[in-house]
This record gives sequence, C-alpha cells and structure tokens, in this order.
Amino acid sequence: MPQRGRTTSNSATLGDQAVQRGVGGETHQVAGGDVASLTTAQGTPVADDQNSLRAGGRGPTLLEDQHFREKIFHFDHERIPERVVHARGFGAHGFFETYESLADITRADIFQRAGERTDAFVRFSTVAGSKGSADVARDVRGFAVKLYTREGNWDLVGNNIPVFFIQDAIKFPDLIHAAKPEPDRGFPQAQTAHDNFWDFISLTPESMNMVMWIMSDRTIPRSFRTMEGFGVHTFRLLDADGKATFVKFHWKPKQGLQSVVWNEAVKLNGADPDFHRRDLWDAIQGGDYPEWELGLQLFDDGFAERFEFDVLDATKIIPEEEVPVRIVGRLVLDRCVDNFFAETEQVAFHTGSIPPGIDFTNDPLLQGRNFSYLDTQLKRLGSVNFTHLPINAPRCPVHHFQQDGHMAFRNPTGRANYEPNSWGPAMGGPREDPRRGFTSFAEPVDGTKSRVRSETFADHYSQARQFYLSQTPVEQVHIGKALVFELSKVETPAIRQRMVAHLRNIDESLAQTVCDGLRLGELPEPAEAAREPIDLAASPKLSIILNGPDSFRGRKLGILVTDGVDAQLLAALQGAAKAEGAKVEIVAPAVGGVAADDGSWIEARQKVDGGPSVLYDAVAVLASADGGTQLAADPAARDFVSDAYAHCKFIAYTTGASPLLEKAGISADLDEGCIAYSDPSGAAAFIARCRQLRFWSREAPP
Ligand code: HDE
Repeated sequence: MPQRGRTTSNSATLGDQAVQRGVGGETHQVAGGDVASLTTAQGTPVADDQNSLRAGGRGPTLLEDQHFREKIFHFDHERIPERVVHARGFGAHGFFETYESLADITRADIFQRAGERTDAFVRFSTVAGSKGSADVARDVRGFAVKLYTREGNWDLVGNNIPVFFIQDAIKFPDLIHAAKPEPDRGFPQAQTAHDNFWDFISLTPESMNMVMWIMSDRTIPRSFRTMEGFGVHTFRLLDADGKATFVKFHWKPKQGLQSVVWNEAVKLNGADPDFHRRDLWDAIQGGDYPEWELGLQLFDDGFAERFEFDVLDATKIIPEEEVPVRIVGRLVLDRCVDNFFAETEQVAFHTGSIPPGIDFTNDPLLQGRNFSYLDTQLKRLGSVNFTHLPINAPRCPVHHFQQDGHMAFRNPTGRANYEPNSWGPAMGGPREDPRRGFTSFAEPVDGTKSRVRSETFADHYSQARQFYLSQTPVEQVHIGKALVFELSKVETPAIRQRMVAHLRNIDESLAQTVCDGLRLGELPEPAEAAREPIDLAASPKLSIILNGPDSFRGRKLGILVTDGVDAQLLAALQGAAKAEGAKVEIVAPAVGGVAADDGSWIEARQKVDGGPSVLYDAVAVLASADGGTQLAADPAARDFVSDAYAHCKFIAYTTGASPLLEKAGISADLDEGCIAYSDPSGAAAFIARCRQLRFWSREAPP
C-alpha cells in the first residue's frame, strides 16, 4: 500500500520530475518520529495548515495567504471530465504471457516468444452510468486492455459482449443519448429501462442481436472476474511478409462464467454499490489473482466469403463451433492501482493504438472508433501529451519530433526537431525504420463515394434467434423477464408494441411471453424484416450456465452465526471453504461478534443488516436454539435466508435455524439446495454442492 509522503510507483516512473506527495525533502520531528515537512506545491514549507491568515482572530481573511489560495485553487480543479461513456470503471495491473510463438501468423512482437511476459493494465467499466453510479447496473461491461509491448502500446478496447448495437459509428451519439438519462429530466441514471432507450432500439432493427445479449444475464455479471471479454470487431494479423489472417479476439475467464439474478442485482446496488470493484480489489489484495486466457478465432478470405454474415458487421458473432477459439496466452491481474485517479481515471485507451503485426479491417464501427478516441483523450486529459502520463506511457523507447504542448514531461534534447536533417546519426535524432516499422495490410481499395449500408449487413434477426435458442431454459426465462421488466418501465404503449413486433421475428414463444407479461392483449404483427431470418445451429458456448466453473474457488460463503454457535461446525465449514479456495465472511447480529458454545469468541465482518445474502454466493445459518429464535424476530435475518432462497443459492442450516426458516416462509419448501448441517463431516459435501453455484431447479421454468 502506498503511504502518503512516499512516491507512488506510478509517479516514480517519471523519475526526477515526479511530484512526491508531501515530500519536501526536509523532515522534522513529531511525537513518534520524523515526518516530511508539509509544503506548498512550490515547495515552500508550511507552518500552519489549520488556520487561514486573518487580520485579527475574528477579522477578514487576507488575500496574501498564498498557501490557502493555492490549496483551494487546486481543490477547485480536482475533477476532470468523466468519460462520456464508460465513466464508471475500475482498473488493475498485471501481465500477459504468451504460450507459444505465433510468428507464422503475425509479426506482432508480443506473440513471438513462448513464455514472455508483457506488462498490462485493464480497466473494466459500465457504459451508461456516470462515475458515481452503482456497479451492478444492467449494462454492457467495458473490458479495455492496454498491453505495453516492446513495439508500442496495444489497446484492445473491448466489451464483455461480442456484438454491438449498431453497424455504423455515425449512430453512436444517438445510441448513447438514448441510453443515458433523458435530457429534460436528467434521469434515469445507469438504466436502459426507460422510453428513450427502447424508442431508439425499437426503431433500430440492427440492434436486435445485441438486445438478446443485454437482456440476458451477461449484463449483470457476478464479478469482473467471471466475465468474458471480446475485441468485437474483426481485425487482421500480419506476418513478416505482409500476409494477412482475419482474427477475432476473446478473453476467457479461468474463473468460469457467472452472473447474478436480476432481483439480486437490484438489491446488491443498495447493499454495496461498489460490489464489483470491491470484489476485484479483495481478490487481488488477497493473492487470488484473476486470469483470462486470450483466444483467437483465425480465418481467411475463403471463410469470410462462405460465412452467412459479413465479418465486417459488428452486430454478428462467428460461432465458436464454426471457427474454434485457439488459446494463445494468459492475462493475469496481480496488482491493484496505487492511486485511482493517476491510473484508472487517467488511463487513455485508443483503438488506433496497435503495434506492427496487427491491423484493422473496414468494419465501419471500428473505423469510426479509430477516429474518436484521440479526440476524447484531448477533451478529458486536456493535452496532446497524455501519452506522457505514466499509465499511458509506452514502456519501450519513444523517439519522435513531436514537441511542446501542455504538460510536456518528456522533452527531447539536442538540436534536431525535424527530419530530414543533415546532423548525422549522433545529432540528427531518430529516423524511420522500414524493417521494423508499422505497415498496413496492402488492401486494394476502390469504390464509389456514397452513404450506403452493404446488403451483406441486412440480416438483423437470425443471430438474435440463435443466441436465444442457445440458452438453457432458465436463461431463456431470465431474458423474457428482463424484457418484461424493462418494457414495463416504458411509459409509451406504442414502444412496447414495437419491441414485441421485433421479438416475433426472433422467437414466437419469447414474443408471446413478453406480450403476456406486459398484458398487451393481442400479439402485434411481426416487424418487417429487411431479410427473412434463417435458422442457425445452436451454439452452447453462448450460455453462461453451460460455461460455469467446476469449483467454488474464488467465491464467497456468508455464514450467519449467533451466540452459542457450534464451534466445531463453524470451524469445519471454514476449513472446507478454505480448502476449496473460497472466502468466508462471518455475519452476526452485531459486528462485535458472538460467543461460541465452547466459550471462544467469533468476530464478525458484517452486522446482519449490512451483510445481506446478496453479497454471497452461498450461505450457511449456524444458529443455536436461542439464536434461531432471536434471528426469527429480525427482518434483516429473515431477508438473509428468503433472498438466498429466492436467488437459488445453496443454503446450509443447523436445527437451531428452524424458527428463522419457518418465519422466512421457506421451511415448507426446503429442497435439495437447502442442506441440513449438523455434523462437521458434512462440511465438505456442502461446499462440493456449492460448486454448481446455484440450485437452478428451484426456479424451474413453468
Ligand atoms: Fe467506445 N468509446 N466507442 N466502444 N469504449 C469510449 O473513449 C466510441 C465501442 C469501449 O476504460 C470513449 O476514453 C465510438 C465499441 C470501452 O477507458 C469514446 C464508438 C466497444 C471504453 C468512445 C464506440 C467500445 C470506451 C469514451 C462507435 C466495444 C472505455 C471515453 C463506434 C468493442 C475505455 C474514452 C476505458 C470508451 C467512442 C463503440 C468499448 C468516446 C465513437 C463497439 C471499453 O472515445
């Protein structure tokens, strides 16, 4: 952990020019030892930081108080513009490790040597909410990776969903305006459940595949650690001879996929608006470093020609069953930031930052993004020199003739600031390098200047149907419920109607479910389709439940205890969770803890109403007979078990907990997901059950 008064590792890379917080060079003695002398930003030691300079004890403040003036001036300018999208984010450092050389496919330096590690920084985010919004909003998650390669930074600025809403970047401002708070009232915050969003979507058939994804549990991930990441667009890899291979990038979480359920998400946002960032912080600080494997879908022109859809259309996936994902490396996040602002807030991603060996395609969304990100960095960070900030600075040599501008930290020395020049190798500065330098794929380009959408982008429903049909029945029910929830918040009946008309082209039974859920009465006529949808084979890789983990590792068990708790039962459960690599949090009627039956004292991490079961992947109620009766009288304890039950969690309980289960209304419905726990030998079996994460049959589809 950084300490005030010491350089953060981030600022340390600035070398001599580092601003060292509170370090004035000089120290002085206070009780307990030497401390650095507080100074102004100009380095002047400060004698009194408690009182502004006044003319007399009750007199006016004097303008000449430069310390006061500077302190308030700086404070007044602390905020920089938040990102126009992806404002709420959380970042961490780590590394990428290449498994094998891919020299036969790409000359990208990062993929040349097996076992080599490259520094990485990842920022996860939500899209629509502002910086202070809640983590578990229903939203797409940004998954932006900066790889500090030896031949320049590579920013793979992706999402946790492999498709996007729109096909052409020119629609991006409209999409985002529609999703963000409505302009007259300034709400709702971090929600798509409002008229403007669904108005735009229902008038934009190309968004239908994305609609299926965002209404699925993909938009309410359990953790950043349990989501996939996708580069979304088709890119190119180029080998040393300039030969190109198409590629789509995937990040596969080693933790397995996992999401929460909607009712849980709603409650989580109240219980812990920082749920996702806290989870990542805790995991990394606890040494449980999350990992993703990088997968490539590689294909050639022949496949691109054969494939049913245009590989330049970012509203489409290429099913893994058609082009398998080749795993080529891993990304490990092993270090939290030292300073949130310096790193997570100031990090500047740009899709245009790609090293030699990687190239773009003509995906019109990608082309638009390449234009946009530099602009946004200038607006947000205020200078063309944002690459001088330590978090953005390449970790390879940088030589060029760009100069000056606001906040220039890296300033070239010597006389030459242009080329060609005749100052010779020693004095003349850098020169272009035809061998190592970046080259674009030599793609012939010819066309009539026009504003047209290619016919090959016209199918808007087939992959939406494929996504829906690839889900398990439980997941299909969740999609239906999410649509009913969101459209029920829409006040204009015609918009609800228009959406159901689209759903009829995706799946008739889904359309009927949503129609019934909204009590629309008659099903509307199907929306007119630019191209008739076709039936595609289901792709099991699209389901979260089918791609979950086979372990409870990295998950969290909440144990609700009372005075008189059986110490042996508790210890056995804690031991079994630890053996699995899971975390345990003790919840009690008071945070001070409880007295166990053997006289030992058990400290709690949460008081029960601050530690609701939504914070945990599974729960146990270890109550003594008296304790169970007391818990039964506490509404927060009743919610603890009834929510855990409603969210299909595994529940272990002692006999003493019976009054609580009774009062919470679940004792008559106890199922195989509720496990009586009266003997320490049952602990391992309970944790083994938790590996399934949820007891889904509890919410069996009707
Ligand atoms: Fe972005 N996007 N985007 N985007 N995007 C930004 O850049 C933009 C798109 C994504 O953690 C902005 O620095 C346009 C797709 C992520 O800092 C901005 C279009 C995908 C992040 C911008 C898109 C993304 C951003 C706002 C239309 C998934 C957060 C602040 C074609 C593949 C990065 C910023 C971070 C951020 C523009 C569409 C991912 C304004 C014009 C598709 C993960 O430049």
